[in-house]
Amino acid sequence: MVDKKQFKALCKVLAATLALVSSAAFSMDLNMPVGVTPTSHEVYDLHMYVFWVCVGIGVVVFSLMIISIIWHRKAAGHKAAHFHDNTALEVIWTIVPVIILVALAIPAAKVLVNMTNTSDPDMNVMIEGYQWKWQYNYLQDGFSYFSNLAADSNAASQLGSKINPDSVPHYLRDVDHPMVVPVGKKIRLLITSADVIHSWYVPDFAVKVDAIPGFINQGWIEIDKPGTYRGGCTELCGRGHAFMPVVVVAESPSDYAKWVAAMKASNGAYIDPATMQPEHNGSPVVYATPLLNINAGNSAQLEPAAAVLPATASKAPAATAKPASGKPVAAEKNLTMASAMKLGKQVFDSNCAACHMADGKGNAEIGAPAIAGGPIPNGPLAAHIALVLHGKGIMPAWGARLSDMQLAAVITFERNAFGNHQGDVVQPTQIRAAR
Ligand code: HEC
Ligand SMILES: [Cu+2]
Repeated sequence: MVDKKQFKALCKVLAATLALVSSAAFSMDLNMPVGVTPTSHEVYDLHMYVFWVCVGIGVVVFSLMIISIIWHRKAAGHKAAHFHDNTALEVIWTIVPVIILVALAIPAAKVLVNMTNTSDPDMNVMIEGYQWKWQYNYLQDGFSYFSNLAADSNAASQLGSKINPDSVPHYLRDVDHPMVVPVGKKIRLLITSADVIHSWYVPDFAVKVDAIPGFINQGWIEIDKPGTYRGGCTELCGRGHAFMPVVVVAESPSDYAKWVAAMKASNGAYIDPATMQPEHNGSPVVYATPLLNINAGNSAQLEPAAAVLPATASKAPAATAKPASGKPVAAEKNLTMASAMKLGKQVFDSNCAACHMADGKGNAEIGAPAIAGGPIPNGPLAAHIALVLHGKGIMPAWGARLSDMQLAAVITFERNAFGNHQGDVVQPTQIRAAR
């Protein structure tokens, strides 16, 4: 028999356990993140509400069980009641759960409706999943770029790299070119895929939207705090699934406007928003990957990207070539060896190095041949262009993914880097002709 003293001791143990569990849940980040968007706040509040309803039900059920087991045992002389068809009891145990379920369903439905309400956005960003990277298309501003796994994570993740992943900051959670957005603006996300099903997920936004080829799914965010938010692909999409993180940098609207202006003026290069903060003296650092225009392959759209090239390129005579469409091309620039090699290295590092490796030695593991001394980069130009445009086996077809300018540059780069010395400079017009 449990006496009063024992009962008190039991209560103390229970209280201590509860306190421990709840403090662990709330202080050790075991609970879900509160997040930084209206959706994430609503989801968090709903989660806590449902949690406390469950706690209430748990307390009632377990109290009854404990009381019955301890004080109403058969061994303590108690006899079970024998009755049938207690209408009052049956009505109560039907109505009470119904009330609880309705009380859960109404707020849950509200959150779902708000979550999918993408109307009246201040801006739109189209997000496209690729094996294995993300592409961010700033529809209103007419630029877009790829966001690849950061180079240090990529290097450490290679088989036998001997780099300790713990030494890499944000290992597998960092990218070369984060998505940049303003805080306090409703941003509609249009999410799709270029190949297999991916899923774009940032826990702090409470946004997880499947990226499905041929469909455009929607989500929205309105971030309330500047910061860097990390997530990743959450739909198993193949070998590189774990290697396509999502990083979003949220900035004040004025900083964001500066970044957009810098991106537009950079004519194709990525501007790292971190380098535009005052401590960098306002001199934007131009980063690796050149931008891919939204209509990849639509050469008329792509020509302005030519201005990305350094001053040497702009000295070259502005060609007045006309694309097949007959539309005049605004000042198309020819590539010089120097400008092609510079742009080509950027394109290579962010698109090709994942398989062919940064040193051009290839990766036998996945059957990607060496570019250094390879037969195609050191053979006839037409075959080289055709292979890069159309792909082969697991070598992707780059024709739809890179612009004429980027393809001309990367092919020139492959023919003249890593010890290759073909000496030819491929021009965007040659790529266009070969498409
Ligand atoms: C997903 C991995 C992958 C990526 C990314 C990739 N390649 Fe490849 N590449 C391959 C594979 C595999 C082959 C061998 C194809 C075959 O012959 O079956 C190849 C072959 C080549 C060859 C022929 C080499 C030779 O001499 O045989 C060239 C040139 C080439 N790729 C250029 C590129 C360029 C340019 C890019 C970036 C724009 C790129 N590759 C990105 C996997 C890749
Ligand atoms: Cu994916």
